[in-house]
Amino acid sequence: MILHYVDFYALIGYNKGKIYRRLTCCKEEIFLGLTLAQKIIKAHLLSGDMTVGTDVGLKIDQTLTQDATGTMAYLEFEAMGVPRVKTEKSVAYIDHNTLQTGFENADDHRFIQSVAKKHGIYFSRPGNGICHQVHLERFGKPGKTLIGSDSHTPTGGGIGMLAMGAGGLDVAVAMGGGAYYISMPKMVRINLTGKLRPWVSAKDIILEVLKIMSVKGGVGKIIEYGGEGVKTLSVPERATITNMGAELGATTSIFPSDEITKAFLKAQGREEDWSEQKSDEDAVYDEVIDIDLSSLVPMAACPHSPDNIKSISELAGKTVDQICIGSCTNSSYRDLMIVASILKGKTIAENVSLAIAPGSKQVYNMLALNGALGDLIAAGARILECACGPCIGMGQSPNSKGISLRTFNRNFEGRSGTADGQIYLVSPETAAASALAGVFCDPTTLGEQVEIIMPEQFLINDNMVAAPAPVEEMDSVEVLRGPNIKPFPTTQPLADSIEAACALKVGDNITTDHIMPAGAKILPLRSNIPAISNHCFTVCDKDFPARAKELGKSIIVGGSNYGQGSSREHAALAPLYLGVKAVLVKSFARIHRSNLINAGILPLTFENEADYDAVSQGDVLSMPDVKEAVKAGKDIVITNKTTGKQIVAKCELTDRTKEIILEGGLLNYTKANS
Ligand code: MIC
Ligand code: SF4
Repeated sequence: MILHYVDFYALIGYNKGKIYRRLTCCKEEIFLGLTLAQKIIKAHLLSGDMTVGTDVGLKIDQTLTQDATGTMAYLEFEAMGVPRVKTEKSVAYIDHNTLQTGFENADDHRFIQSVAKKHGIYFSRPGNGICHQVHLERFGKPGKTLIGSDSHTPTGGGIGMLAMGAGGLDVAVAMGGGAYYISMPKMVRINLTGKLRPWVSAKDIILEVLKIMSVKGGVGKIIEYGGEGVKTLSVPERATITNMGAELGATTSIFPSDEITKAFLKAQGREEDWSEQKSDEDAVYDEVIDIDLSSLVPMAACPHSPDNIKSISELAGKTVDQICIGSCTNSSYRDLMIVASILKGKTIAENVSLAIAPGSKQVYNMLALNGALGDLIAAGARILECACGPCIGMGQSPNSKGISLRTFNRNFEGRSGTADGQIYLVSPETAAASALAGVFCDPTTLGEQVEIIMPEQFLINDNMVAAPAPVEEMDSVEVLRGPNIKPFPTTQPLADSIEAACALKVGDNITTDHIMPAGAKILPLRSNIPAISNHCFTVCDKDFPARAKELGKSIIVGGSNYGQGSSREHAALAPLYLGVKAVLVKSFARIHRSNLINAGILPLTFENEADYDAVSQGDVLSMPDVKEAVKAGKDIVITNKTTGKQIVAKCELTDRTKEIILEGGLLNYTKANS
């Protein structure tokens, strides 16, 4: 026995479309086995008692950053004054801002390279690949904790790591040896039985999970995969599933580390990094979902949400304009080999543009050596560098109203760089079959599937990972700063009272791509908050930045699942710079809420969701004595001065997050407490 629960405990399950509940005990103390995630949390627990919904502070073994969030994270790390990272391994990747149409991105790369060298961080050079793919191949270790300044860090769950996406400031704190705090999640078990049919892919498994749970169904939960079906999935397939668990809003997703994991790590020359990781036999989950793999069919997430699922057979015959294969979800050796096997000896349809970005130099190099790259090129693929590329709008934007099938994980409106682009998320199998057909094509119609055997030995060459300077040399490393790199914006302690206009009112499921759009034009401004803030919310309302600046201080009102998607703290820092003091919504996505708190912006939720209708854009909202209410943990009473109506808002903070808000953000709090 390991955990200790009192009160009653309910199991809620989903089986063949039906939800069932089962009471496991009543008003009695019972002792339960631990889930795998609970075991890793327990082994890394620095504070808290693992009661669901309360803060737990975790020791973090590894961190990763990428370049679009990395510059800010390292500026924050520098501001903390810690000379050398205190983690077991920290790696800085260059994979997002790789299109260099001006000096900005290249300057950021040099800054990150030099700051990494100085402070004990490994540096994965541009061209080495997408952070999550490379980290899985070369650095991840089962049973360890990893946080990354990128929401798809849960990819590491594919080898049994507790890997979570976080804001840059949280990663900076973890690099400095500080704890990473999460609200203790509920545990969901996804029980896999059976085996995928030929041409049905791991991508179809996660699309099925998204269909069942929706983009907000995972908030406050960790998703653990188990059951006999797990043994039929290779590590890259598992990683596709944990990667896209980010789209559920889950804290993370995790697979056990077993013999298959061991074989993968051995083939990476890292057998010694393997350890078995599994849940206890009698672990109890808050929710259980059963999926029979043999019942799945190829699917697509239709515009503009990853949970808008249809089967490919429903879409078959619809013309497509573009196919993009790659991203941290589906760019492994296994994925691209299956694509090459489909395209070999054929030519893509005349109406289709096919772009392929291998996930890592390892994958790219292996395809080059075994001839598969030649098959892709001969079929007409446009080979892109190993990077995020089209996934983040760094090139390859589709034509107007273009239908683009992508093996990626997000299809939010406008993210591709074409405002009316129609993005469908599909498996590599569906993408390749459709590239040949020029229309949506169900890959199960392709005939016999070629079996892709996982290599016994991957091509190992870490020559594009630069080691940090040895301790005795670190002081002499000069940090190179380009002119576009501006300091972290200053934050203020919480004011006694707030009176400000609602500068913007938005609806449900607002993504960070709405709040702080990305793409080739805006991403180079990631290290310059004053400049990037001019693009804040322009997807929803192009006048927002000017209006917010004119107002001086303001409040944003939104619906449910506000801030879903990426971990970019710019979606909090730009509003902060524009004077946003509070965000009042029906509910928040996890990472964005933390980023708001870290930036010192008050995260408020309507006590009564119907009050959403009681605020209009332009209304003046008054919160007298807000500081006292926050201190006392009381509800915040807001008077809408324009209508006279009173609204009650919740500000659910733990002792620690309360202090952070009162101090005016995590950086101030960390300085004050160190
Ligand atoms: C994304 O996929 O949205 C990104 C770009 O990788 C982001 C990080 C960022 O905005 O820099 C994420 O997933 O966190
Ligand atoms: Fe890069 Fe796309 Fe993955 Fe984000 S989701 S890390 S942009 S490949």
